[in-house]
Amino acid sequence: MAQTSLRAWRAVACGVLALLAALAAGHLVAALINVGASPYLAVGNAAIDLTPLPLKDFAVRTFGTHDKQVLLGGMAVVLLGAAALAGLASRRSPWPGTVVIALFGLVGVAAVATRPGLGAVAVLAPLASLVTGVLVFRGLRGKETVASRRSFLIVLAGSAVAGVAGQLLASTKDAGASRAAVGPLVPARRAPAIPADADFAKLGTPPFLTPNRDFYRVDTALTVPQVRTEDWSLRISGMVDRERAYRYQDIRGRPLVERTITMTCVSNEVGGPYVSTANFIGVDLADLLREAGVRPGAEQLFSTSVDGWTSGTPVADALDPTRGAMLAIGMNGEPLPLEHGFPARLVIPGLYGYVSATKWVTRLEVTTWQAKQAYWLQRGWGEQAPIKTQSRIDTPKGFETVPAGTLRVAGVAWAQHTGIDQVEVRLDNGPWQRAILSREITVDTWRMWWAELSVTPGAHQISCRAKDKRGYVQTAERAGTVPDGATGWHTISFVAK
Ligand SMILES: Nc1nc2c(c(=O)[nH]1)N[C@H]1C(S)=C(S)[C@@H](COP(=O)(O)O)O[C@H]1N2
Ligand SMILES: [Mo]
Repeated sequence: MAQTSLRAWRAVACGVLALLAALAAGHLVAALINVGASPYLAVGNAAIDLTPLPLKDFAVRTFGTHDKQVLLGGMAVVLLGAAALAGLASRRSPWPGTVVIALFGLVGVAAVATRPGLGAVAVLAPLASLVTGVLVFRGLRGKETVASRRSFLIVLAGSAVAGVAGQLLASTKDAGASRAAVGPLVPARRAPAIPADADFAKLGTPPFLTPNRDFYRVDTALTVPQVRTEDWSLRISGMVDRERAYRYQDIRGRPLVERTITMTCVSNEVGGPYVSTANFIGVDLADLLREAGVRPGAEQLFSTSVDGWTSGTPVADALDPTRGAMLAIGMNGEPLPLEHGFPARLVIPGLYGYVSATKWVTRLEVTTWQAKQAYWLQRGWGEQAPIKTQSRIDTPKGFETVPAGTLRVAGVAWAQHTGIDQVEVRLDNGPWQRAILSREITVDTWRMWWAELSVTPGAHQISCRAKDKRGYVQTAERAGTVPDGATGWHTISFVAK
């Protein structure tokens, strides 16, 4: 029998090229339908949704906002490795490689088919990948033939062209132009200007208002959803007297309010960076809900993003006039940045982001806790998640070396919707000493603090703790972020010389 046995590099090339061709074809078809249907991204998104909680928490902690690049890079390595092995497995017969490539294609189909918000046509993209992958592999590695170097190059060039074309096509659906066309958002009621004594930036605290580019970002989206204002709508349904739907201009045309709000992520560890403050511009969420007419018995406001992510907020908090829950369209004087939810998101003071701050929001359903479980609730996080009173030392940094003598310590504290009453600092195991607080802007925003300590040469520790306006003093007891936010004192070690 005239069985061909391939040289190793040729076998590898057959597998890898079939993979590249498959991904490029899928990407091109996805660009025509919905970029989210690109098999590579859909598999990545599915991986994020299926990742067990401790691993996800680890990824956010270790890689921070780069967690997504790490995931995509890791997937690329695994896929290339598997494609090379698929090729090698087919040195004697084309079948093993064909089966592996077809299985990969099926994984892509499954990932897209089960992805919320993509629709049925979206499976055409992974199907294109599957068919292309199998055909190209069989074209390169036939039963008794192996393709020439020339056909390797043709496949490589074809994949590059398809991939780039897909990318170009996808970028024409980019929401950047739509955002640029929004123009200035002028609130009818501006948030009061932030006075100079609201932060101690000169002493080492962050600025009171976080510039948009520095505002922390946490979400499950592998690629930033691209939603143009003309395509956006918000539907309010469920336990309401009348369903309502709003277009972007309906929201934009209303009198806009502006509120200064400090947002915090439940994944923020003690001393962590996931807390930021901005002037949000938008409308009162309670007004929209009242127009729909919330029925008695409603408990949960279940919000859905265009990317399928969901969040559950107590209806009482969304309606509470003292809380000031918003449907926001602007942030620090600009339309929302794409990564922060353009064209519209929810912002609800005092609640961790995962139960309140849906970005790219498109649906609000008034319901009960029994009826629906939001994304993170299904994954082990708490149903109710008010932000816990916390404080953080920003200066000095942990493990810094400082001159002995008088040491200035500075940081931030927050207890949204309650307000910070005092912050204390302690050197080693000495007595607690009161810090000087910056001016309070509202109870929904952070406050900065500073204090002076006298330090002798040697190794030391400083801790801080806040007391809020309900009289609660931050507990020393350390709790992790799961299920409803970390507790404990922020302590840093440093050396004085
Ligand atoms: N669509 C969508 N909205 C989302 C999330 C998400 O994963 N997807 N994450 C939430 C979480 S956990 C937080 S803390 C805030 C963070 O908002 P930011 O990225 O603008 O800081 O957004 C919330 N809204
Ligand atoms: Mo979060």
